[in-house]
Amino acid sequence: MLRFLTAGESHGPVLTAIVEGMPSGIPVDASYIDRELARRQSGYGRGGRMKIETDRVDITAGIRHGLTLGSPVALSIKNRDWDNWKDVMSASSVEAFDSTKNVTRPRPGHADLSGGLKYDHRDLRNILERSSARETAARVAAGTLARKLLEEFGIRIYSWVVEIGGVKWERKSLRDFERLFKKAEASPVRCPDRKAADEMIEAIDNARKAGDSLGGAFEVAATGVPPGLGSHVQWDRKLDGTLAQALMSIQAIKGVEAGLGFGVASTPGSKVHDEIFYRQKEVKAQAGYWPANASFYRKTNNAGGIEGGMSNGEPIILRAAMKPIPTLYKPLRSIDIVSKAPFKASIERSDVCAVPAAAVVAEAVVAFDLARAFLEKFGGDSFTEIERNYKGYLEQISEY
Ligand code: EPS
Repeated sequence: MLRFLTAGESHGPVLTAIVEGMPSGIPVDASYIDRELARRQSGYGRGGRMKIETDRVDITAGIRHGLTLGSPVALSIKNRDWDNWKDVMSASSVEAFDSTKNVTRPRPGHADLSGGLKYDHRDLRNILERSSARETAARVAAGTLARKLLEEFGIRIYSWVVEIGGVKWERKSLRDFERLFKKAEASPVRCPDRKAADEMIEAIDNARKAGDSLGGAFEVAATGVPPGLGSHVQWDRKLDGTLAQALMSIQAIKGVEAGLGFGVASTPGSKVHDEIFYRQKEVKAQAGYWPANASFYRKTNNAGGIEGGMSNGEPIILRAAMKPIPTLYKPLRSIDIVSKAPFKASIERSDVCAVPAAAVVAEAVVAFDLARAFLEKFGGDSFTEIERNYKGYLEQISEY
């Protein structure tokens, strides 16, 4: 079973990810992971912290001479900001630690208060350090291993931003994924449309001036996914369910949709369901990847590539909505947990908008869940074994 854990505090020395269940023989090198880490750090609207950090991965287990071994892969990313927090975040007790430095003022929208109550902490730093979205650097590192595995089988993952702070971009059709992705990569807000991107940037600038923050929405797409990942037979094996969980677990995500998503509520069945067509085509089993022009195909993709909890061979299309960052320059009312006095929460440093970064994190978590489902279906201990299983399945489908 493919799984991962992360550990690490936002201002601690290091973030760690351990990935268990990676098969042997997958080519991975640190520079490939670093590229994804850099993508996560970019995006218009980030605050001062990103000027401090330049994330780089250290691979300390599970990979030798550029290939996975089949053993757990251990990845770590240093926090450069640690140098400024050595006392505050020291693992050993610090004699002269000044308890007036305790964080006792929970920020609305953060994990601070619920976490303090749950873990019985009176210094809310013990909660906020781990709930911070800094953790997503470790998730991107883990997800990048999965992405590499999927790439070996022709599966590609994309993302682009479709909304920031009420500025929306309505994409018309979705055919040329590479082209859209390239445009998103070149945009400071990951929006493929120049005009919408400019308006999003303006909205971020205005929010910054007003001491406010902005949320938004992005899309994640996966192509080359064969039919049959996930399963209809049990609730916790449904692919839309596991993907939604993966996306929803990203810090600040409040909504997830597949395909037409909430649009299904207002559209009649005749316009929602994707009709099935057939053409005489050989599935290219020899090539070892799921072809874009399969014999059973759809002209629409409102299902977002998932029916009955299983991939149906069409591209997977997911959307997620991110709430505005709750750490605001504009103060919000809250209560000090010690004095019980009301106060207005204010801060020294924050991002105004992290939607473009969240889209990159979303690619990583979607990659991880798709790789998990892929290995559940075609699993083996080595790349060779998985490739054999996968080719056998493609041949089986071609004879269907
Ligand atoms: C975050 C707050 C900010 C962000 C951070 C997430 O950090 P700090 O409190 O150090 O200013 O910059 O994001 C990252 C460090 C990152 O790598 O994405 C939060 O509270 O979630």
